[in-house]
Amino acid sequence: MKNTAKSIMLVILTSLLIITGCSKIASSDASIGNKVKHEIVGIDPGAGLMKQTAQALNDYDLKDWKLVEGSSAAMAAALDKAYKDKEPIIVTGWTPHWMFAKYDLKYLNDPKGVFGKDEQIHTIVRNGLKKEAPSAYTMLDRFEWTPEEMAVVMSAIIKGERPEEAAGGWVKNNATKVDSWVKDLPQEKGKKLKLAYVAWDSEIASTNVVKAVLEEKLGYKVEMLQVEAGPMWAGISDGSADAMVAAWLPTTHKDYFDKYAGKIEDLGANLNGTKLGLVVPKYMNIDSIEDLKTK
Ligand code: PBE
Repeated sequence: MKNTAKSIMLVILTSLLIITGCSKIASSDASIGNKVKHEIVGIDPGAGLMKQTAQALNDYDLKDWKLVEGSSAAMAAALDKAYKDKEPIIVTGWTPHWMFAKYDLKYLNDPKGVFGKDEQIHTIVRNGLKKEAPSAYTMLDRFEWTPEEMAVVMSAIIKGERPEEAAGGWVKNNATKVDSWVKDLPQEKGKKLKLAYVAWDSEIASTNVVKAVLEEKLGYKVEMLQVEAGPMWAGISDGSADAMVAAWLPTTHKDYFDKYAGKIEDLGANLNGTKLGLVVPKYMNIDSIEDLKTK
């Protein structure tokens, strides 16, 4: 009898030990890194955000992490799927973007400041545009709007409107603002103009709005050239495109800006109040990029 009691005790003790041991293993297996396979879902390789994220992996000593290249659209699709399944996911994100209205998300704190401070989106034109297309130049120079205004166009697109439709609708509904961009400018008769852009949601919205204004209000015939970030900057500098409204400065596109200094003209900010960084759903128990190492 005594012995049986002893062996029962032993069995209980051993099982307790095994259970504790297992739960230890389980909890380290369930680190955020393991849950997301140490992957950060990135966008197109030319984006400044990708360079900054690579820098962050280095500066926060996240050696076993990978930044996966893709596109703005693929990142959004991955986020949508994970969010629906309440699965953990880490993406490279930026504001203005419709995803913050559609999902409950948060930026991971960046105590080392790798992703920089608030910056602006600038309008950049080719040298010589002022002389050759002065009305377009002036309109582009005046073009300026807010993140809230951009959000209206972005959310119309995400709800299924074609970008041209969404932009056209916004132009119609914001006559006072649009008129201030084209006030006293002459009508052109189908003069051609090329706008370069990258298929980032924010820039799809802005470029389509500028195209709609130049065409509907000033009579230009605008071609939109969808390219990668590098060719977008190169295209303005060699004159194969006339303008773009997609330059994130002074930090995110600093390399491109420095490379083409003197070969392009910076017309200043068209939007204030941007942000970039690593973005996760709010249901994830993590707050800082530093947590990726420890949690
Ligand atoms: N982005 C975010 C641009 C600017 C910031 C994707 C729109 C980029 O990363 O280059």
